[in-house]
Amino acid sequence: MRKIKSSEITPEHLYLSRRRFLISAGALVASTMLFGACRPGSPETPDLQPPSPGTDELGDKITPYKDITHYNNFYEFSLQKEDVADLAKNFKTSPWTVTVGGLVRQPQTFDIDDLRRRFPAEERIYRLRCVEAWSMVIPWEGFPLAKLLEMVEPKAEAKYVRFESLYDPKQMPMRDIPFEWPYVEGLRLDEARHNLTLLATGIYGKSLLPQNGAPLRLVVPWKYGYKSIKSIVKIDLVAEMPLSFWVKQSAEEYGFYANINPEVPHPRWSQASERRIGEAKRRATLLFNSYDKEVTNLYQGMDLSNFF
Ligand SMILES: Nc1nc2c(c(=O)[nH]1)N[C@H]1C(S)=C(S)[C@@H](COP(=O)(O)O)O[C@H]1N2
Ligand SMILES: [Mo]
Repeated sequence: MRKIKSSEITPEHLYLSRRRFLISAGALVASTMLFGACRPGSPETPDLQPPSPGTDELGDKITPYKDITHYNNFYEFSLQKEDVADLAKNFKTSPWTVTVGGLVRQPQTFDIDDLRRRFPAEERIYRLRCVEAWSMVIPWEGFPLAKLLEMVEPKAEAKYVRFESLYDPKQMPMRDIPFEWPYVEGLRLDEARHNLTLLATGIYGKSLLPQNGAPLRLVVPWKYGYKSIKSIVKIDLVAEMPLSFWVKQSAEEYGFYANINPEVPHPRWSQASERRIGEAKRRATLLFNSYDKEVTNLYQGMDLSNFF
């Protein structure tokens, strides 16, 4: 496999400047049509009101629905965040099953509708911090992953959880890029069982749209966004640390733990601050995305200064 150049992956300013180039090169009409098709108020993106009180527990404003649904990392569809919504709009999310197996006593394949009936959705307002140093505040709906794990009864040998996204080249146009699909992620079992770890089914009180990982995606708010794997079809309990998608592409740049830490820079940029979508000024990045009280005990005795 050709190792993909890091410039093809990140940082986003390269794409932004490429977009500007395309526009100045004469693609203005096409891009105007694209933005026209997804302006707020169009049927695809209703101008939804954020749930009250409109902020997270730190008082940070909930990000507008239009931004959450039109600025997306979902590489199976595109490297261009602004294009994912359109390219994914016909993605088929029903029927959908999730197979849970590996080192468990009760392996099972769940139908997504059955899962949603079994585990009524609760609302969780979480900050999402991408490794590229932008962030949002998202009102998710979903249920704790712990509930699903409990049902399948992990065996004593299970130490990690491995997640796999759907990869369907017929529906997902990224087949020319030599990534090793499918997208895979993993958590240590205690991280997976943590109460903050969510399987999300909705945003802003509506079912997830394809671009956000419909019909079921993981959300781990104290870790960089790439851990929050989308459109999950398979979950396995395993004994060894899973090899996740980004570690496979570039192990020097992306780690398994990916805990948010302002003091551990990415090799190509600082993680000390971030751009909150919708804000002009950068803001300081907080250790564990400010979920430190809840999660520090998971990492007792580990060296946080080299924390990949
Ligand atoms: N299957 C899959 N899951 C994925 C990704 C992806 O490309 N493919 N991107 C990740 C990254 S880098 C981020 S920041 C978040 C973005 O989630 P959002 O588009 O819902 O904000 O999804 C994560 N989950
Ligand atoms: Mo990301």
